[in-house]
Amino acid sequence: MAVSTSLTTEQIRHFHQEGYVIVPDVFDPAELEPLRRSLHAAIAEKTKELKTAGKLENEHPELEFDHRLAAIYRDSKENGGELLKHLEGLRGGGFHSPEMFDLIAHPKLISAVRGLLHTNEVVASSAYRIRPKLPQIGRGNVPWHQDSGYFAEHCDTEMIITCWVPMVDATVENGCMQILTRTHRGSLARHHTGGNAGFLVIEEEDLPDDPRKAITAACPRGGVVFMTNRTPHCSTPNSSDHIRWSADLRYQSAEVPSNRDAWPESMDDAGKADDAFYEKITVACYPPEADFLVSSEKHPDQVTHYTGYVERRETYDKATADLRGMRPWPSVES
Ligand SMILES: O=C(O)CCC(=O)C(=O)O
Repeated sequence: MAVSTSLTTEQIRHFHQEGYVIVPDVFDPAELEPLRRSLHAAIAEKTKELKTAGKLENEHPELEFDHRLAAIYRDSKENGGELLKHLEGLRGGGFHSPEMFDLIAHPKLISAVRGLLHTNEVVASSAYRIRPKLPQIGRGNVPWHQDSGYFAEHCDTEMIITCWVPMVDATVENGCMQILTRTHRGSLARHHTGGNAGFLVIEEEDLPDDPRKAITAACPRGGVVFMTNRTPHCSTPNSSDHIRWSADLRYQSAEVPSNRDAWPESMDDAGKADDAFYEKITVACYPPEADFLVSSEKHPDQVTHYTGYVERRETYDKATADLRGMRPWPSVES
């Protein structure tokens, strides 16, 4: 079956050879505006809540999307931290809105992903993250890792694509990513738990190459950095005066193990589902968060739309609240 993609043969070759490709013009930057606005609205709503609860004095309504959260954090780490948690949200992919779903299922993004996966049958994951990296604050600095370090071991040799979508121009100054190229075909490096801000980390001696050889993955707004799940990457401090907003999204072929067909037959009030559900989700590369079909020529009727996506995310969020890390990495202290 012919795969329809917007990428050139050279871009696809580069991705598979180098472990990444930066495509600077996947979107018209204006196409990211709805998501920026919906995130800004979420900040406004949450600050209002905090103000009503008497926790926050200044909502900084005069500040734009790229500055407001940083000013709230500067006033109070506690309020800023609460907002960051709300937007990053580790469970169920955190923040969601129709605009978020529109990005995940955006025809231009899916078209590129189809070319990299060589298939029209594409599954997206709820394990996506929104990252507002605040200026001069270390919390958003992500240490060296491969995304597979977070996934189940049986998927180490599968292809899962991360699409890193900056919502502002991502530069060295505001803390874009660094990538170690041509190292994604080797085995998974040893990771440790307990890196900066609780992230997994590959210690320097465990990296597959000298980190000084890493490339800087600067990317304009409208562009996307595509990486494999075994591409080592990290991100550096934001020394600019504005927030480096980005979203990272994950996709795989429908043939790669997923939990898209798993659904609880029953669930009690505490969110404990039936045993068959937990058995079924263990085949997935990241069992705790719901996968869903976003592109299909074979089964267009099974493609998930916004309401189905929200329902799947929320159900998984409840039923898998006790599931934690996929593998027993040692801790940095050990
Ligand atoms: O956005 C960042 O700073 C890091 C992103 C990342 O590590 C990822 O998408 O896996």
